Amino acid sequence: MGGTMKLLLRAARGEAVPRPPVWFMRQAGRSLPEYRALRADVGMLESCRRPDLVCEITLQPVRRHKVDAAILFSDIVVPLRAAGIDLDIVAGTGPVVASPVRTADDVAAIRPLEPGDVAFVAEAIRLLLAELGETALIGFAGAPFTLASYLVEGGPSRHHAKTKALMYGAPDVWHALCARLASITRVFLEVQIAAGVDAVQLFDSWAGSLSEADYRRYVLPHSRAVLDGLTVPRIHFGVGTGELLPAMAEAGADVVGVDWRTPLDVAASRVPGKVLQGNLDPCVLTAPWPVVAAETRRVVAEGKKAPGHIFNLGHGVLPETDPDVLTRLVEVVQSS
Ligand code: 1CP
Repeated sequence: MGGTMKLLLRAARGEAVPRPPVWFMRQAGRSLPEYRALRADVGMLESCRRPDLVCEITLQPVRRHKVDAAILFSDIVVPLRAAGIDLDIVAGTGPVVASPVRTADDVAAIRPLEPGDVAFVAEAIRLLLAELGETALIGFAGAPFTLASYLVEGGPSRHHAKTKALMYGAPDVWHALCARLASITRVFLEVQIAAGVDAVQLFDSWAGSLSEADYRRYVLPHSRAVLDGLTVPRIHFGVGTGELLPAMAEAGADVVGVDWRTPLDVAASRVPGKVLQGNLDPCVLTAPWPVVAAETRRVVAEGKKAPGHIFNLGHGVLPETDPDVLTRLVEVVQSS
């Protein structure tokens, strides 16, 4: 196939493809025994800083499942840590921030990210490109709202109540925080693009907690500042964002990520002209195989209503997922 453009890129550009490309959010890590073995003695953030480990962990699901794209092994808080924010990823919990960001002074203390702060990411990407061949490499970052939710709450939260309290109660502080996060995220994505990733995904995982009006007022301008003018295809994803799909597309997206709540044919009518990514419910993978196969074929069929479709789950692979089911699912999509 030498010389032809990678399948994922062709689909992302809305070109005609013989079948949808397939990859999975959170395909690296948690569900794979070979990942757990590698990580046994290495902390999550430390593993993200070691190019050899990043390369190996990123390749594990590619070897095993033969997916059409790799996603860089990293985390959305990696650039924040690299910019000097005191935080850690705690096993079983997720990101935990030492001093939550609540005031104008807290915001002013967040410094910009210099490309050299994440040189280890660029190095990992160079190692990966030498191994990946026709498999696309997707870089990623967290969007300002989702990053802000961790910084303001101090860790994972269900309702993002403190985040919204800042947003509604001190909009100047909120916008200053999101502007700084947008700048860090922009630099982080530009480093990945300069190093050679084929596409990027912006995870605004928790944006679905907002109304469309609030998303447009408090979030969209900042996500647009991240995405505007990037030179590779941009995938823009959130969970529970059925009502936000047009606004997220406006913020910037060549490909709109859709969770399982909105069927792809419905999503296609909400964002006409956009390529879609998604959207099998990750929980379906725990069902008997005939159910998995039927649901996969339904998603493939509904995806045909969009100008292009990249097959994925509606959110990340659950840790308890049987990896063999993922491998078989890839075979179903690739023979569709
Ligand atoms: O020790 C471990 O293995 C910790 C588990 C883990 C892993 C494997 C975390 C902690 N992060 C990661 C890697 C990771 N994180 C990847 C690369 C792997 C892949 O996709 O194949 C990616 C893309 C992320 C992105 C990420 N981190 C998001 C956006 C995606 C999403 O799921 O919506 C979010 C919200 C995070 C925060 C985070 N990091 C880790 C956890 C457990 C969480 C979620 C915490 C919460 O519920 O708020």
